[in-house]
Amino acid sequence: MQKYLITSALPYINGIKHLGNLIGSILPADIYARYLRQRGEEVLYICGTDDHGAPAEIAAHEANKPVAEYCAEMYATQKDIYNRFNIAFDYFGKTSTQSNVELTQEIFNHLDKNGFIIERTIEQFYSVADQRFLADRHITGTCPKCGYAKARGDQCDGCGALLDPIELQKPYSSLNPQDKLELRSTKHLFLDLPRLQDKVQEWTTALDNPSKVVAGIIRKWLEEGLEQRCITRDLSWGVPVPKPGYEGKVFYVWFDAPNGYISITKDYLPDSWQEWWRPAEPSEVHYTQFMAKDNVPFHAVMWPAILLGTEQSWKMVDYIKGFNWLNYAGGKFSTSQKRGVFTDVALDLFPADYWRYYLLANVPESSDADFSFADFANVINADLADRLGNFVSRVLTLVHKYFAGKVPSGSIDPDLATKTAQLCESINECHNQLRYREMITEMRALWGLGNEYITTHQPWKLAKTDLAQAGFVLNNCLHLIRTYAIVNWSIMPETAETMYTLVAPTGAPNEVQLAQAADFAALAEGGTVAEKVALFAKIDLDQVQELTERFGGTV
Ligand code: B3M
Ligand code: ZN
Repeated sequence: MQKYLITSALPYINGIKHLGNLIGSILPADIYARYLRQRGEEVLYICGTDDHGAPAEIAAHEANKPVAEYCAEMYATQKDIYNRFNIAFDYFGKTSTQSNVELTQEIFNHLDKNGFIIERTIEQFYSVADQRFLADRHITGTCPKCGYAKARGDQCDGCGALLDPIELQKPYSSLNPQDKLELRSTKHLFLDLPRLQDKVQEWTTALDNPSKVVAGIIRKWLEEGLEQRCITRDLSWGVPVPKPGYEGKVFYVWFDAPNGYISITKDYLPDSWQEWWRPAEPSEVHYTQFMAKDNVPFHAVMWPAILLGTEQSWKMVDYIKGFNWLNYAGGKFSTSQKRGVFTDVALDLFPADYWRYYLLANVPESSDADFSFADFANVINADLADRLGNFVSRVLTLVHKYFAGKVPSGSIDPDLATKTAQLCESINECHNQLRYREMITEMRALWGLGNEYITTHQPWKLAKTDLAQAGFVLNNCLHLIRTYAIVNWSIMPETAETMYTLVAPTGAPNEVQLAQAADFAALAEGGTVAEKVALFAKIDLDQVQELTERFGGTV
């Protein structure tokens, strides 16, 4: 049986992530993992913090803590937040581990032995005051490609181009902008990407990737031609470079971070990690990666080049799901400028399921999307409170009023059953193909079906003239609640579990796969049905106003 390996981009350790980070990788990966587990598949969902590099050093410096201590604390904080969002990782590890050091050094040694590592002397910015070479991240300046004034030395946030700090116009030290910078010579190691281009080209041709976001990025990179890329840095925090003459240097964070997917699996499954990363046949494992678009070049070109260059048989990614940006009130969410809503604060405001649903409904899938509290309230009120919650509470109230809270006898309404099965099948297909916007449309239609059914048949009127017929309608409605719980589970697990137990005395929503969710004979007649509960609370205009002002957005 084929197994499913899932990874979502490893969040940087340098702070609490915002909602855009969550919907741009971890949340959809979790929904996919849940969906597959519900389908009965063997799944491994791996993630963890990306601990190395200058961003970690800078954040630790600002927090006035030794970097290892800062990372340990922030790891616990991030892990707890994902836990509260009900992200069901199989394992959430980190890259600052002995196993990642060993693996990264081993990968490097293979690349070196195979002739893909080049030594070059380069000119690098040196801080006279600090008496040290500055890593790319420590340099800010104007992007030579798009003119963005705050481009980082390694990558431009304006246009996404990967940069070399000496290409920047008007460069200055981000640690201390007044510092005098000098260009001095120093030795570094480069990955010989031009010599790996053919291997990458051949591999990408076989990659099953219809997503426009990802395919476009890969094509652009390969057409422009790969350039030699520096993989060492003058930092103390990172994976040491195992080569004489490079004492005091570490690998560039992007050289060790993706290896983290493998080393984190090793930490979790010391005896069986090879089944996932070194399967006898690549087809034994189907590997899907989730990430935001700025991470695509590293996953679709750079890391494959590294793995292919080792000339060992690593499991390569089969499908890359890339996301656009979720914007905040017309601008960017920004960790450094603390702009937007952050994951810890979000959980203090509303339950995890509200966020999980809203973010998915507003996923930046084929284009960027915008977050606002007004839109959030609209979606929660219209979809969850009015469409879904209201149906459930109406049905439960009527069953208590006319049938003493017991499942009335009834048979399957063939028309309703067929329509429900069709929508479940279509939602199943959307999960399978990672098409989220469409999935939400189908879920709304599925919930709409119940409302339409109850409005058309009016069981409260029927109860007065034909109680058996009212029972028939409500029996079908109770089955729909069960279906909703099963279909909602991967997206809103807590609500789904509550919803399921309202109508079914045994079992759980995740024990039934979507293909079997439309079963209108699942509930025993006479079974007890719970009293109505308020599944969702509406968000009013005052609250929208208050939150908008508090978080500095616009309505
Ligand atoms: N930490 C960037 C990010 O969080 C980076 C991803 C690493 S994936 C191996 O967007
Ligand atoms: Zn730029």
